[in-house]
Amino acid sequence: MVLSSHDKINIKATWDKVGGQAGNYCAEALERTFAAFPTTKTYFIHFNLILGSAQVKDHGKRVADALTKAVGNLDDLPGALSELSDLHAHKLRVDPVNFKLLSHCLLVTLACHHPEEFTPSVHASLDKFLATVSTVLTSKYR
Ligand code: HNI
Repeated sequence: MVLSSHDKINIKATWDKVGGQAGNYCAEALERTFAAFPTTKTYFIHFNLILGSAQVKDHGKRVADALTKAVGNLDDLPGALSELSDLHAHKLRVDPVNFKLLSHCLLVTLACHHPEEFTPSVHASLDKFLATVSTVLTSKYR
Protein backbone atom coordinates (compact mmCIF):
# COMPACT_ATOMS: atom_id res chain seq x y z
CA MET A 1 0.00 0.00 0.00
CA VAL A 2 1.35 3.41 -0.93
CA LEU A 3 0.59 6.52 1.08
CA SER A 4 -0.13 9.47 -1.21
CA SER A 5 1.10 12.96 -0.42
CA HIS A 6 -2.50 13.72 0.55
CA ASP A 7 -2.49 10.80 3.01
CA LYS A 8 0.78 12.02 4.51
CA ILE A 9 -0.67 15.50 5.06
CA ASN A 10 -3.77 14.02 6.73
CA ILE A 11 -1.70 11.71 8.95
CA LYS A 12 0.68 14.43 10.09
CA ALA A 13 -2.15 16.90 10.70
CA THR A 14 -3.97 14.33 12.85
CA TRP A 15 -0.89 13.52 14.88
CA ASP A 16 -0.21 17.24 15.41
CA LYS A 17 -3.74 17.63 16.69
CA VAL A 18 -3.37 14.63 19.00
CA GLY A 19 -0.18 16.15 20.42
CA GLY A 20 0.51 15.24 24.04
CA GLN A 21 -2.59 13.04 24.23
CA ALA A 22 -1.09 10.27 22.08
CA GLY A 23 -0.20 8.06 25.04
CA ASN A 24 -3.63 8.44 26.61
CA TYR A 25 -5.40 7.76 23.32
CA CYS A 26 -3.36 4.64 22.67
CA ALA A 27 -4.09 3.40 26.20
CA GLU A 28 -7.80 4.01 25.54
CA ALA A 29 -7.52 2.15 22.23
CA LEU A 30 -5.93 -0.80 24.07
CA GLU A 31 -8.76 -0.75 26.64
CA ARG A 32 -11.31 -0.72 23.82
CA THR A 33 -9.50 -3.57 22.06
CA PHE A 34 -9.47 -5.73 25.19
CA ALA A 35 -13.15 -4.93 25.89
CA ALA A 36 -14.52 -5.37 22.36
CA PHE A 37 -12.24 -8.21 21.27
CA PRO A 38 -11.39 -10.17 24.44
CA THR A 39 -9.27 -12.76 22.61
CA THR A 40 -6.62 -10.03 22.23
CA LYS A 41 -6.12 -10.24 26.00
CA THR A 42 -4.40 -13.61 25.60
CA TYR A 43 -1.22 -11.78 24.55
CA PHE A 44 -1.25 -9.79 27.77
CA ILE A 45 -1.84 -12.42 30.45
CA HIS A 46 1.18 -11.05 32.30
CA PHE A 47 -0.48 -7.61 32.49
CA ASN A 48 -2.98 -6.29 34.99
CA LEU A 49 -5.84 -5.49 32.58
CA ILE A 50 -8.24 -3.91 35.07
CA LEU A 51 -9.70 -0.62 33.77
CA GLY A 52 -7.24 2.21 34.37
CA SER A 53 -4.34 -0.20 34.89
CA ALA A 54 -0.96 1.54 35.11
CA GLN A 55 0.54 -1.19 32.94
CA VAL A 56 -1.95 -0.53 30.14
CA LYS A 57 -1.33 3.22 30.43
CA ASP A 58 2.39 2.61 30.22
CA HIS A 59 1.98 0.30 27.24
CA GLY A 60 -0.23 2.91 25.55
CA LYS A 61 2.62 5.38 25.87
CA ARG A 62 5.00 2.90 24.23
CA VAL A 63 2.65 2.23 21.34
CA ALA A 64 2.13 6.00 20.95
CA ASP A 65 5.88 6.64 20.82
CA ALA A 66 6.23 3.99 18.11
CA LEU A 67 3.41 5.58 16.11
CA THR A 68 4.98 9.03 16.57
CA LYS A 69 8.22 7.64 15.17
CA ALA A 70 6.25 6.14 12.28
CA VAL A 71 4.53 9.46 11.54
CA GLY A 72 7.98 11.08 11.43
CA ASN A 73 9.23 8.46 8.96
CA LEU A 74 6.34 7.97 6.55
CA ASP A 75 8.77 7.49 3.67
CA ASP A 76 10.63 4.66 5.41
CA LEU A 77 8.26 2.79 7.70
CA PRO A 78 10.10 -0.56 7.33
CA GLY A 79 13.34 1.11 8.45
CA ALA A 80 11.76 3.06 11.30
CA LEU A 81 9.90 0.02 12.65
CA SER A 82 12.49 -2.66 11.94
CA GLU A 83 13.25 -3.59 15.56
CA LEU A 84 9.58 -3.57 16.48
CA SER A 85 8.91 -5.79 13.49
CA ASP A 86 11.47 -8.34 14.74
CA LEU A 87 9.91 -8.24 18.19
CA HIS A 88 6.32 -8.83 17.04
CA ALA A 89 7.22 -11.52 14.54
CA HIS A 90 9.93 -13.51 16.24
CA LYS A 91 9.34 -13.02 19.95
CA LEU A 92 5.71 -12.06 20.50
CA ARG A 93 4.26 -13.95 17.51
CA VAL A 94 1.07 -11.91 17.49
CA ASP A 95 -1.42 -13.27 14.95
CA PRO A 96 -1.84 -10.60 12.23
CA VAL A 97 -5.65 -10.50 12.66
CA ASN A 98 -5.09 -8.71 15.96
CA PHE A 99 -3.51 -5.75 14.22
CA LYS A 100 -6.79 -5.04 12.43
CA LEU A 101 -8.62 -5.09 15.75
CA LEU A 102 -6.22 -2.67 17.44
CA SER A 103 -6.16 -0.43 14.36
CA HIS A 104 -9.95 -0.31 14.37
CA CYS A 105 -9.96 0.72 18.03
CA LEU A 106 -7.31 3.38 17.39
CA LEU A 107 -9.57 4.85 14.68
CA VAL A 108 -12.61 4.76 16.96
CA THR A 109 -10.65 6.50 19.71
CA LEU A 110 -9.42 9.23 17.37
CA ALA A 111 -12.93 9.72 15.99
CA CYS A 112 -14.35 10.07 19.51
CA HIS A 113 -11.81 12.69 20.55
CA HIS A 114 -11.66 14.64 17.30
CA PRO A 115 -15.05 14.27 15.59
CA GLU A 116 -14.70 17.50 13.60
CA GLU A 117 -11.35 16.55 12.11
CA PHE A 118 -12.28 12.91 11.47
CA THR A 119 -13.59 13.45 7.96
CA PRO A 120 -13.99 10.50 5.55
CA SER A 121 -10.77 11.59 3.86
CA VAL A 122 -8.82 11.66 7.16
CA HIS A 123 -10.42 8.36 8.16
CA ALA A 124 -9.22 6.75 4.93
CA SER A 125 -5.68 8.12 5.28
CA LEU A 126 -5.39 6.98 8.91
CA ASP A 127 -6.71 3.56 7.97
CA LYS A 128 -4.05 3.28 5.28
CA PHE A 129 -1.38 4.43 7.73
CA LEU A 130 -2.34 1.86 10.38
CA ALA A 131 -2.64 -0.88 7.77
CA THR A 132 0.85 -0.04 6.51
CA VAL A 133 2.31 -0.01 10.04
CA SER A 134 0.57 -3.35 10.69
CA THR A 135 1.96 -4.83 7.47
CA VAL A 136 5.47 -3.80 8.51
CA LEU A 137 5.06 -5.24 12.01
CA THR A 138 3.87 -8.58 10.59
CA SER A 139 6.20 -8.66 7.60
CA LYS A 140 8.87 -10.87 9.15
CA TYR A 141 6.62 -13.81 9.93
CA ARG A 142 7.88 -15.66 6.88
NI1 HNI B 1 2.70 -4.40 20.27
C1 HNI B 1 5.07 -4.66 22.76
C2 HNI B 1 3.95 -1.30 19.41
C3 HNI B 1 0.31 -4.10 17.84
C4 HNI B 1 1.10 -7.21 21.48
N1 HNI B 1 4.22 -3.22 20.95
C5 HNI B 1 5.08 -3.50 21.99
C6 HNI B 1 5.99 -2.39 22.18
C7 HNI B 1 5.66 -1.44 21.25
C8 HNI B 1 4.54 -1.97 20.47
C9 HNI B 1 6.33 -0.10 21.03
C10 HNI B 1 7.07 -2.31 23.23
C11 HNI B 1 8.36 -2.79 22.61
C12 HNI B 1 9.50 -2.87 23.59
O1 HNI B 1 9.25 -3.10 24.78
O2 HNI B 1 10.65 -2.72 23.15
N2 HNI B 1 2.23 -2.98 18.86
C13 HNI B 1 2.88 -1.79 18.66
C14 HNI B 1 2.26 -1.09 17.56
C15 HNI B 1 1.24 -1.89 17.11
C16 HNI B 1 1.22 -3.07 17.96
C17 HNI B 1 2.72 0.26 17.03
C18 HNI B 1 0.27 -1.66 16.01
C19 HNI B 1 -0.21 -0.49 15.69
N3 HNI B 1 1.04 -5.48 19.73
C20 HNI B 1 0.19 -5.17 18.72
C21 HNI B 1 -0.92 -6.11 18.70
C22 HNI B 1 -0.71 -6.99 19.74
C23 HNI B 1 0.53 -6.58 20.38
C24 HNI B 1 -2.05 -6.10 17.71
C25 HNI B 1 -1.55 -8.15 20.20
C26 HNI B 1 -2.87 -8.08 20.32
N4 HNI B 1 3.04 -5.71 21.81
C27 HNI B 1 2.24 -6.79 22.13
C28 HNI B 1 2.79 -7.45 23.30
C29 HNI B 1 3.94 -6.71 23.69
C30 HNI B 1 4.07 -5.62 22.72
C31 HNI B 1 2.24 -8.70 23.98
C32 HNI B 1 4.88 -6.98 24.87
C33 HNI B 1 4.27 -6.30 26.08
C34 HNI B 1 5.16 -6.41 27.29
O3 HNI B 1 5.67 -5.38 27.76
O4 HNI B 1 5.33 -7.53 27.79
